[in-house]
Amino acid sequence: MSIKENYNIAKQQYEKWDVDVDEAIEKLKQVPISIHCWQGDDISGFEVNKQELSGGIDVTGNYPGKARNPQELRMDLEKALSLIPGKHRVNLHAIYAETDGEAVDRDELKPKHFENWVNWAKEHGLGLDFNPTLFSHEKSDDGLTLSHPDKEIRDFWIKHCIASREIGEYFGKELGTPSLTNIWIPDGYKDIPSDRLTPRARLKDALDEIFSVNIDEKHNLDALESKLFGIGSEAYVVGSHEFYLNYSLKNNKLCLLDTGHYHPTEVVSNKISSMLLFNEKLALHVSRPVRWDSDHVIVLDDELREIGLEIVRNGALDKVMIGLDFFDASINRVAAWTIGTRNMIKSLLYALLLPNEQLKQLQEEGNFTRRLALMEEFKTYPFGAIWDYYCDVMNVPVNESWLNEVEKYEEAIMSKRN
Ligand code: RNT
Ligand code: ZN
Repeated sequence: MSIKENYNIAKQQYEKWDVDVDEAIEKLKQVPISIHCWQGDDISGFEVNKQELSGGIDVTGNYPGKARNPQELRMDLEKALSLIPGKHRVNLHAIYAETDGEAVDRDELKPKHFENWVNWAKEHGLGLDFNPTLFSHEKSDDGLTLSHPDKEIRDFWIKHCIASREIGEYFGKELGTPSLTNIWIPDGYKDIPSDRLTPRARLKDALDEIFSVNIDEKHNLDALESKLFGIGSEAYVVGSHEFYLNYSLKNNKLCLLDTGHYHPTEVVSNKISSMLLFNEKLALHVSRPVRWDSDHVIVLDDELREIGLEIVRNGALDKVMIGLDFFDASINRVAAWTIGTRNMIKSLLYALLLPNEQLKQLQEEGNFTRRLALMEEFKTYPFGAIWDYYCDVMNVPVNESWLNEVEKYEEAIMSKRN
């Protein structure tokens, strides 16, 4: 049977529940996912004085073929994008600047250092997002940046964040879609602090200074990402969830929730509705925590589906800015992007194909038997046939056939890089 025939049969089953499958597909086409460039080279970047990865994050594995320069990274991204249905965005970090062999420190970065990225994004119809890099640098070696007791160090990072917002603004202006510029800092302590307040007060002042520079929100949106702990900051993280939740609400900034940054039984899916009631927009880093690591490639697990559901049934496809954040160096990196991003899109499609209004109604009526029964039955509805059709109409490989493309690419291109 053809993809289309399978689709039509599947569609009929969903239509019994008044699910408009074609409309679901149209909606899905409009949702951009911000794909993080750093999966492609293990967060190495292209700085002239490149430093080892720090900041309490770690990439494990040494799968051959990682991108060594901007050309290779863009080429790999193009490959992944050709296997992912839809129009998306690429998320850059400051360390991916191109400075033409000249050592430019982070506080001196300018939009011109990202010109190649912008031209490339234009060529491929992509939006760009941005992140200042407050790690892998000698001024972050003791684990503190914006909350550092030394004013000189704080000022350096404040300057870097302001420069980053200007780069974000440049992206937005050039590409006609606002850049989300997200600040994440590693600041924290390995062991029990004797003072939790002072570093947080310094972070607050530093952020106030960063945001005192007026940047047009038409072109750049500011986000703040919290964390619970990192390697070497097990006991205390300055930029905690409560810190940024309060800061962003008070200062009209976006809160960015990374799904790997909470207690093991605490889930981001359960936070989305509350966030949306008090914020116009919300940003996500979708990731997968495993034990101590917060950054495994996302799989289509219960929590990913639940995130998709919360975005869809709360009518928030244009309010939640979905970004990805995982890094695995033990598998082919183009495959890692492809697996993770396809899964993110699948979770949204899955959610769009549920009779959400009827399920809500059942809950209102107190009919929890039917609510549970239907939610479970829909898990084995022919979702795969709709997904395959979606990939087909979007001109990307259907089911696991994308893997052949990656394997060919690996053999022809990636394997020759070492
Ligand atoms: C780290 C944060 C942060 C980084 C990227 C590279 O725990 O999740 O988002 O992963 O900035
Ligand atoms: Zn993150």
